[in-house]
Amino acid sequence: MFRSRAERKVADAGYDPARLPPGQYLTDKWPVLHAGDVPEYPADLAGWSFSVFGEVEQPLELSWAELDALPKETVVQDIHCVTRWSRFDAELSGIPWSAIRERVSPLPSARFAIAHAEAGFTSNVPAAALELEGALLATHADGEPLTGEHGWPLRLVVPRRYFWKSAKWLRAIELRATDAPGFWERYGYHNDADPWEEQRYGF
Ligand SMILES: Nc1nc2c(c(=O)[nH]1)N[C@H]1C(S)=C(S)[C@@H](COP(=O)(O)O)O[C@H]1N2
Ligand SMILES: [Mo]
Repeated sequence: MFRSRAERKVADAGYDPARLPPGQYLTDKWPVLHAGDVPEYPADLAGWSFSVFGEVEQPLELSWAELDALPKETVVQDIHCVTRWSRFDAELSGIPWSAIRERVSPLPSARFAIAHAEAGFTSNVPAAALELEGALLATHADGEPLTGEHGWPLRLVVPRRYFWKSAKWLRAIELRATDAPGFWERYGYHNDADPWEEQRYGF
């Protein structure tokens, strides 16, 4: 009836066990995972900017005040880490990609998106992944500004993929005609990262 003990625990917690992707277990906590150090920023984010460049008609650079003034959306979604924890009903808020897309007007050649974060971290997804319900430039989680370790002031949230695609401390989105592996992808993580297909590693 249950494929695993982890699924039984999900059912015991009152959730549909089908929500748990294969090989994952449910946690109530929100573990912290990243390479390197949490970046330090001035409290007023002076000098911080978010930009969009590459295959766009109109490159964009926004200060924190300009970005933070855009209308925000809240989306409740499940997050799945490749290290096997899943967290259900994470409430994430921020600016939907559509609000940015409208300003930059991607060219037809813009098929892939690279998230650029602090300290050279990158992650890659098809540009179409940013159009999905739940894709956000997130500023808040569970009603509070992101904490430093979860990506304050801005992180990408890419729905329905392992969470390593969701770059913390996001500074830019590059739209490209060709794909390019990101930081964890170059370490051997799967390019597509679909938890339902268990696309954990690329080999
Ligand atoms: N900038 C940056 N973002 C990153 C990472 C990183 O190393 N650097 N790691 C990714 C990985 S592997 C995971 S699982 C998630 C973890 O996010 P969390 O710490 O908020 O749970 O962040 C992703 N975003
Ligand atoms: Mo991860």
